[in-house]
Amino acid sequence: MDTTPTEADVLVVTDVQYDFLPGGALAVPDGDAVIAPIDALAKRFAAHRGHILLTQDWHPPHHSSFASSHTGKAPFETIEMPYGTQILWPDHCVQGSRGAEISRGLECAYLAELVIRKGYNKDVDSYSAFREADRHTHTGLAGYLRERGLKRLFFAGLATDFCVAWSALDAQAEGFDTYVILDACRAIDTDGSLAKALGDMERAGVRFCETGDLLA
Ligand code: VGL
Ligand code: ZN
Repeated sequence: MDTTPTEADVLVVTDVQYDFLPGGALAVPDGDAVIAPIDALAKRFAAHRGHILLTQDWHPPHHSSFASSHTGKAPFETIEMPYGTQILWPDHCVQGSRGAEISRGLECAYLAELVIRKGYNKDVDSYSAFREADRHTHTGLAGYLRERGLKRLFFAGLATDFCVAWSALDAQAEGFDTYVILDACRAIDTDGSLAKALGDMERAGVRFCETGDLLA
């Protein structure tokens, strides 16, 4: 891998929002550990005219992925939706709430050229920044990247096994050269989800790297 960022490279900073950070509604263990490496990476990308995008989980109240929207269901149980099995979550990242805000601790947020929101359709979840969980509804991100000639994507943020993995798998399937910066991500890891996500990504041709590889 050529480790110097170029004008065709994008750092995709995934869901660094208060609800996924310590004290948040769906806190990812050790989630705040991603902030320092992401800020360092963003500075390096910006210095080389690379690009920075943010994603933001952005659910309406009573979203169908919330356990509270289903009588008798608790967080981390599953339910069958028309598009497949859905893990149910605590209410999180409700549009306009503080928990949905991008953390102010993330210094590089001002460098973002685009903030892509996802999960705003009430009856469909969307871990991926490219396609919703029904696997049909596109967010427009692939077209945005192609139109701008952006080719190589580096994913960091939360959570490794959900939004990062689903976005990286879709990015690779869309033909982008896709990397996950593992030490700049943290996982929820429910019911073997991390091992599964890493295996799925490896089989799909997503590559793994570390922050240090890109700062060298
Ligand atoms: C996420 C679960 C529910 C994520 C979002 O950002 O990985 N996980 N919504
Ligand atoms: Zn969500």
